Amino acid sequence: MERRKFLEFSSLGLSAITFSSFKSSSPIRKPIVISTWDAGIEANKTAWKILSIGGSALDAVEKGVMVTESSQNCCVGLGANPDRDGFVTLDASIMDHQFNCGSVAFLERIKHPISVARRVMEKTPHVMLVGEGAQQFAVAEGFPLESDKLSNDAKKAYENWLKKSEYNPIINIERTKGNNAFAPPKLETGEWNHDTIGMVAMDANGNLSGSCTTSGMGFKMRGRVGDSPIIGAGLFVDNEVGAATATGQGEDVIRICGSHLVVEFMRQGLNPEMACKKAVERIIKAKGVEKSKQIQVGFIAINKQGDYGGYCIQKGFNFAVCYAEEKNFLVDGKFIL
Ligand code: SD4
Repeated sequence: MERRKFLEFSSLGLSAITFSSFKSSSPIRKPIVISTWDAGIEANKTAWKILSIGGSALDAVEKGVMVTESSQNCCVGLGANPDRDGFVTLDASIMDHQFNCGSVAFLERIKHPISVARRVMEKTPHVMLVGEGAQQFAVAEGFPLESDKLSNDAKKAYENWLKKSEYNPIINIERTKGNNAFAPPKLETGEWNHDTIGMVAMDANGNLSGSCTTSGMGFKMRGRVGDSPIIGAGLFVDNEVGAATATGQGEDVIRICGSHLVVEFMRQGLNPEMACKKAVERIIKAKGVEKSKQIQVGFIAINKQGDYGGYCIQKGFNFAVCYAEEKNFLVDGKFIL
């Protein structure tokens, strides 16, 4: 209710009763954290530990995705597939509730790119550091320089890829386990991998933050950078409106400034799911239906009410939602094609 009207009611002695009856029927759902893909369940658990005791959304989204960066069962972090020259190169970004943001791209041999991104945000006057310079900064900040040896899974996948060495970078489209021509299977288990986690959260104070971290596309060209470290593409937070993050074919997310677009759609009044849908439609419109069938892009978003939603190009994308210890569950993303 507007302040002026509230004062009018107050002067009539009606403030307490009348004001509460004018309050929105759905209370704000907070804290809340959501993240891309099924690896998000584990990441959300750690984020929730922070949010549930009154911690900040910023700490939650950093510590949450660090779980995935450390995981051996996921293509995020140093265990991931390398580029076509055999090196793992990582991208990450983070953004808080005051438009502060930091990112790193083409970063090698550092286990937690998300934490380096946070240091870029907090300790430099810059937003983005890349490659050798990002690594130098990380080492100067005390991050250990890890070995450049590939994980066992990545080594096998790379050796397999080298047999043909076809340059046809492909994004994971987890359509149905076992019959996806596009995604490289994890060799030993036959399961599909996700090479990105994006996470957005609102803390008990109602502040929003987001993070996104990835190994990018397996067997990509050396130096290729996707959407994940690009503020506005892979991640965007506006504390007055909402927060969004993306996964999938980064080039197409960059083309439409995807996460920023989702937030702008929410600003226009769309709920998170519809805002994500409109952004996916924008990609399909730009790319055409046939070419869009060859790729996957998924967006997820939350707004200031704690509403959440996601949408993707085609079936197979899911995201993890958590707003209580016993409420941490996967949601299948609705799809267009
Ligand atoms: C990229 N968006 O580098 C990332 C990849 C991704 O699931 O999300 N994979 O383009």
